Amino acid sequence: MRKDFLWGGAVAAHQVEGGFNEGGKGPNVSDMMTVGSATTRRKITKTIEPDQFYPNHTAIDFYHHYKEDIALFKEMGFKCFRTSISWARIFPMGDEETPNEEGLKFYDDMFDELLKNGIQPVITLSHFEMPYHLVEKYGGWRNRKMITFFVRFAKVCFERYHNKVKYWMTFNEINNQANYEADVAVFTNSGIIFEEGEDKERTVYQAAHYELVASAMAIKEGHAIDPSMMIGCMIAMTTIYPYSCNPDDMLKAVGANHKRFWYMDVHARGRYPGYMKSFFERKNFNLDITEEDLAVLPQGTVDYIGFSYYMSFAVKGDGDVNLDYNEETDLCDNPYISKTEWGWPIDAKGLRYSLNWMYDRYNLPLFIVENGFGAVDQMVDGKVHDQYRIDYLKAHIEEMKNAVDIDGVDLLGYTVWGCIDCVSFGTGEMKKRYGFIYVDKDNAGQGTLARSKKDSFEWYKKVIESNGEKL
Ligand code: BGP
Repeated sequence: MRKDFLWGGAVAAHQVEGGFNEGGKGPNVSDMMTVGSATTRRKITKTIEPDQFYPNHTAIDFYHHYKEDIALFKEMGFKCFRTSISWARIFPMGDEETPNEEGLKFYDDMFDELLKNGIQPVITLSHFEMPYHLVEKYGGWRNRKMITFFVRFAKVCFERYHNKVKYWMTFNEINNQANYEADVAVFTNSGIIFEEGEDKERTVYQAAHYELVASAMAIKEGHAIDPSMMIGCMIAMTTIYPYSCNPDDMLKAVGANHKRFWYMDVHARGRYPGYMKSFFERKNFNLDITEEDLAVLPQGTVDYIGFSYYMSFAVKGDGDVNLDYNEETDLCDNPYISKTEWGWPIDAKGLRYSLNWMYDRYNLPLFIVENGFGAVDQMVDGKVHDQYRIDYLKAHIEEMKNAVDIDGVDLLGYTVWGCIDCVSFGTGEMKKRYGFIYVDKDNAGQGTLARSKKDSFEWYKKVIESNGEKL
């Protein structure tokens, strides 16, 4: 492993900060979601209902506890800490011209605290935190105007923090709306609430196009402000295996991976791949894609590929010559791997496979910005003994090292998701925990918020100290 390898942890502002209406912040999309569970989706409300519980409103109150939390990250030896800048702290409505100084100051202080402790911030610009006003007034990313609002926000952040932040990402898991039936992912990524009778599929592809243009424009602006900034994308890397070596399964997997990862092709190559152009034509989408849009894409390609890795999937062929893929219906169980309590397949070797796949395809540096194990932790005699989490992380780090040391992949760093317990994005629960640090707060929002170290805390500290040698 390289000497300057960026070991660390990751969270997102909305899942840790709380303080949802403090410091001049406006409500964002995640503030409008109630709690769900492994089997029920979170509910999206259009106004904040007083009788509903919104877990993100208070989260783990990182907004007021960040100094204490950063001290613990330092104790573990973190080299970097990934979080996001909550868009609605900077532009509470999203469409105003002047940013909110109090919001900017909060991130200045937090980044200073990190840097003082030898930890570099790694920042996502849009991690499910679009100002809700943009949903109400403009329909979110279905509207081209969003490009202007996002680029303005990105520019303000780059100008303000370029001396403090080197690594950036534009949109978190931009491809996690490929499954357009999963309203929560579409809503959080693009701020879209579907209208009766609308062609959902077309709407989602249109929104994705505007996001990709906005990302390219932001990267172009960022590089003009400070060329030393490394600005990447962030992809949910859930690689899709063919169920077998049956050529139909093989081809179906090609089609499925195209549909899931074409976003990465545009981010990295600055142009639409042939298979997407033909798909748009076949579907008669008539998307609003202008010559100017196509001209800007290659001017804002990414410097590296950031990605989350939790699981892999499998598909069986169905003889469809178009290789069309529907995430709701086409995936099948992989008999070789087990699943977590939340039904997430566990596949450490898939991480090595994915690293190779992306590096071969783009030849760009990679950054694992999320990987981790969500579980219900029990306190026994005042401590969480989370050997299951250590086992999961160890297996993934081993495969990551194989990809680097044997396969020659250029990897910048590894940040463990939810390094401190936080609100689950998928369910809004607190009981689905990922942290090395336990936070005393339950699903109903009750608890002292006290932080305590789990067994994995000491383990990860040794991993970092030994640069991945001692697992
Ligand atoms: C990714 C998101 C994160 C995060 C993580 C774990 O999809 O980028 O925000 O929460 O997954 O998911 P969950 O919280 O649903 O377990």
